[in-house]
Amino acid sequence: MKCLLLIDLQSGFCPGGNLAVPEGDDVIPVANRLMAKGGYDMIVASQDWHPADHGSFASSHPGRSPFEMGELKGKPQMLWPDHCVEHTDDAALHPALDVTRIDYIQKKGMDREVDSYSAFRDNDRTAHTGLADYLRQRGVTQIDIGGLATDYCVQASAIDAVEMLPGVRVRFIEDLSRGIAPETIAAAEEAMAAAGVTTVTEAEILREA
Ligand code: VGL
Ligand code: ZN
Repeated sequence: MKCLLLIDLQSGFCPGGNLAVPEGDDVIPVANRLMAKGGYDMIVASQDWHPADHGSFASSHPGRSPFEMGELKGKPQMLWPDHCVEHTDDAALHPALDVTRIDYIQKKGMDREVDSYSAFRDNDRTAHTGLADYLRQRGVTQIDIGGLATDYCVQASAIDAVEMLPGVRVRFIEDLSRGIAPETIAAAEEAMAAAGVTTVTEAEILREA
């Protein structure tokens, strides 16, 4: 059972969005091709979905600015611009994404007290989203992951997939992903590799399919 896991392919992370990832929208056609021709048995998308007063927003911390380190519940937290606020256009899946092929959408980031980069659990690793159980119940053997942003939500989701679904092969789809900054992208690729995540490209997947 091969699963394609698309991370946060939302307007908010694409050019014009509130937390735009450089070239973020370049991955939308890649996602559409992989959904159509990648040979997957199941397609899951995650969606960052925050209350308007989320604690990861710099606007929730008087005097603080986006992209500064702050604190949330006593732990270091990157402070973000307001983004992906529930039910807004910024939180919507990208309009060019072929959503008809998605089997299941996993929302995350609803608890204002803790951020959730991973599609599987909160950053403090206590509250699970239910996605690991969902995939385990369906007998998943392989998860190919890509999306936005490589250095935050893709990295966290790929490493959690390895940790929470033992025995499942986890691959990072390089050209289905874009990140926020070069240094953190390089660190994320190293961390994923160290966790046992292999790297693959769209062309390789289409050839296997
Ligand atoms: C993300 C920062 C804050 C992501 C989400 O999707 O990578 N990054 N919220
Ligand atoms: Zn977020």
